[in-house]
This record gives sequence, C-alpha cells and structure tokens, in this order.
Amino acid sequence: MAPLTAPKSGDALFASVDRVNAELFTLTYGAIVRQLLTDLEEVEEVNKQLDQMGYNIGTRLVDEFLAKSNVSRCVDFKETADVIAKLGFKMFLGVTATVTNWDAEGTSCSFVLEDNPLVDFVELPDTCQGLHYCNVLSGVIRGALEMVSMKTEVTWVRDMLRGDDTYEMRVKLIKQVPEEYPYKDD
Ligand code: MYR
Repeated sequence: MAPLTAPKSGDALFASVDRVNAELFTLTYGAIVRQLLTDLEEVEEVNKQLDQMGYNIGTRLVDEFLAKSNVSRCVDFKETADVIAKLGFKMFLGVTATVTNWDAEGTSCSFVLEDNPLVDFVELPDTCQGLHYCNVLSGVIRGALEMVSMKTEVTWVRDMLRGDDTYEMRVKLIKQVPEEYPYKDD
C-alpha cells in the first residue's frame, strides 16, 4: 500500500476537500438560518440575530485577517474598502467584491458580489420575503471595521434572493474614532 501523505494545496484531493468544506459551510449556515426562523418566528428578529452573529464574528475575524494578510494601516476609508473587497472577501469567502457607487464625500460605498457562496442551494419561500438571508456578512463587515476604529452602518440594497440582479451591500462610515495612544508621554 502506498504511504499516506497529507494533501498539499494544489493537489486534486486538497481541491475536493476544500469544495466539500465550502458546501458544508453553506449548508450549516442554511441550517442556522432555518433554526432561527423556527425559534424566533419574526423575520425581522432573525435579521437582527444574523447581524449580531456576524458582528461578533467580525470583531474576532479582523485579527486573523491582519495577521495573515500583513496589511498595514490604510490611509483612508477608500483604501480600507478596497482591502476588504479584494483581500477580506477572498480570504474568508473565496470570492472578491467590486467597490462601487462612492458618494461625493468618500464615506459611503457599495460592495457588489457577483458570486455569493452563502446562497448556493437556497430558495426562499414566500413567507420569508423580508429576510436578509446574508445579514451575517454585513454584520461581519460592521464588526471588523469597528475593531479598526470605524463605526459603520451596513445594509443590503440588492439581493438576488429577493429578485435583484446581484448582491450589493452599502457601507456608510458614521464615525472614525481616533485611536488613543495608551501611554502618557512625559
Ligand atoms: C487598517 O487598519 O486600516 C486596515 C483595515 C483592514 C480591515 C479589514 C477587515 C477585514 C474584514 C474581513 C471581511 C470578511 C468578509 C467576509
């Protein structure tokens, strides 16, 4: 029998393990949403809960992102948005987003997702029309940004599960809290 070796990135086996994990992740998320719908009954409450779960994840995810990506402090919100769209989404969802629809002040923009692994296999019944199924993602962005001193509001403006042509998340910078130096200079 050939000796067993661990699969390496690029191996066919590794690719299939990645694919199975992505499917497991998608199905697990679906099961969580379904359970919340059963437990909370009100779609609005489920939206809030998914956002809060995402926020909690985002506040932790940001450390892993900063450690793995070696990204240093961004000069402004525009650079931060690009970093999230190109590196953040790629690292945790395996897709990239397009940053678009900037307002004149440079404080609001949209992330457009052509591909959204969270919604594979998902179809919403009529009773769930008000559901923001992907609210965990907007919560993640809000939580992660808060950890780097940016208070934001994140909302979905287009959602293919609601009949739109793509997924568009609007991110509005509310306040940039200056980071305090923890020691007093003498
Ligand atoms: C800075 O400190 O200026 C850099 C800020 C980078 C923030 C990156 C946040 C990453 C969030 C991951 C998004 C995951 C989406 C699924």
